[in-house]
Amino acid sequence: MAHLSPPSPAAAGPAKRSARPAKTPPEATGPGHTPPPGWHPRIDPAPLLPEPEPYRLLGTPAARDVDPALLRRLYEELVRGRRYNRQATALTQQGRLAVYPSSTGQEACQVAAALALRPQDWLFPSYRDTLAVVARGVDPVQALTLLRGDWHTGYDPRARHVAPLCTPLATQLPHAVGLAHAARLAGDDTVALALVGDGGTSEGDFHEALNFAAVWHAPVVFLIQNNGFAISVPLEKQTAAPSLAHKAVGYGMPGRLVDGNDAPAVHQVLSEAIERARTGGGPTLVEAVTYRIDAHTNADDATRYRDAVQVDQWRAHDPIDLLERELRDRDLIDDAELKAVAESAEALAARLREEMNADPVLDPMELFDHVYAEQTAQLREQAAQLRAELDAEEDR
Ligand SMILES: Cc1ncc(C[n+]2csc(CCOP(=O)(O)OP(=O)(O)O)c2C)c(N)n1
Ligand SMILES: [Mg+2]
Repeated sequence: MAHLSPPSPAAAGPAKRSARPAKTPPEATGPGHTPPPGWHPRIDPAPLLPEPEPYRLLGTPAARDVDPALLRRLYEELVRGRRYNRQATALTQQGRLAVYPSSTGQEACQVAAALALRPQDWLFPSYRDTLAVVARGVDPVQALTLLRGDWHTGYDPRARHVAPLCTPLATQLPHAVGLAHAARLAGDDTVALALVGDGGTSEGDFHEALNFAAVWHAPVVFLIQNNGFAISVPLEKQTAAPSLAHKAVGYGMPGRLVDGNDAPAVHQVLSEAIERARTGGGPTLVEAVTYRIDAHTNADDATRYRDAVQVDQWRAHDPIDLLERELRDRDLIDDAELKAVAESAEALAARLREEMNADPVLDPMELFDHVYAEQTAQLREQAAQLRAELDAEEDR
């Protein structure tokens, strides 16, 4: 499938909207041959179709229209994000985290998603989206504690309007639609942005979320990070659709296709979709074509299902390199600024090491909190048993 290769240079340039004319039905020949009264297609599918190739900005003349301060901000977050992924993966090897799903290679999607939102908006991430959560302002240590087995989300979802990192695939999507629909009913201008992987698009929740979003005209944007794989399952076994963005047409919402390694392009496409949602235009489905450079998690061996040539092709289309080239070629960043960015990333990694290597003080009795509003007799019995065991241990 074309999606498994980095976008071709021919795809560069401003978004080209497909303008395929709707097919004209053949002339009816008599009274018995008129079309059924109520079942005409209500919308011409052409305006809903994605661009034929992923939209790109970096390396094109249109990149000059992007605010240089935004380019620098994106760059800093990408570099910090990659360092964060590396440090979190190291913490799994040291036994400090049970698991970490790295997003190295996908940082542009993560960072652009966070920066395209306003404070009143909500982000609905999946388990791979820690960098988006951190770029939105959640404490970098709190964003990790769930993965060492602490209870609940690790951070307060309401503080930064970031829903919990969601492990059951695509279940965050109907939640996002519900929040967006509620905001619309309440008359405020909140937009929800929900992230999902290519594999997640095969879940029933994906269908239900997109259908409700379109029917309700909910202010929600769906971002698919198509990294080519659902663990070991490649995209061609996941779908026969021409692109994942094409799925939008069937629901009656626009689909957009973007180079997921081009941070300003993802930022622009998401900003347009978010603005459209905010101003009453309804939902949009965005597919970002990208690649997961690391294994699925630290528990996976990716060499068993993909070859090194493919990984190298994507390394040559690296989101940090692409943006750094733009910044350097146009003298938008100097060596001192590059050094400051690298130092900020190192300071972030040092903080993760320091705080995640300290043993957390946890009360095992918290296990029973928040299971039910009123505890069952069985839970009360188990809690008493654990209390007795803990007391006995203390006495030893
Ligand atoms: C409902 C559900 N089914 C199965 C799984 C197991 N699972 C975890 S990750 C994953 C692959 C998901 O792939 P994709 O949506 O492409 O996201 P990526 O990991 O590539 O970011 C699967 C099947 C799960 N977490 N939830
Ligand atoms: Mg995937």
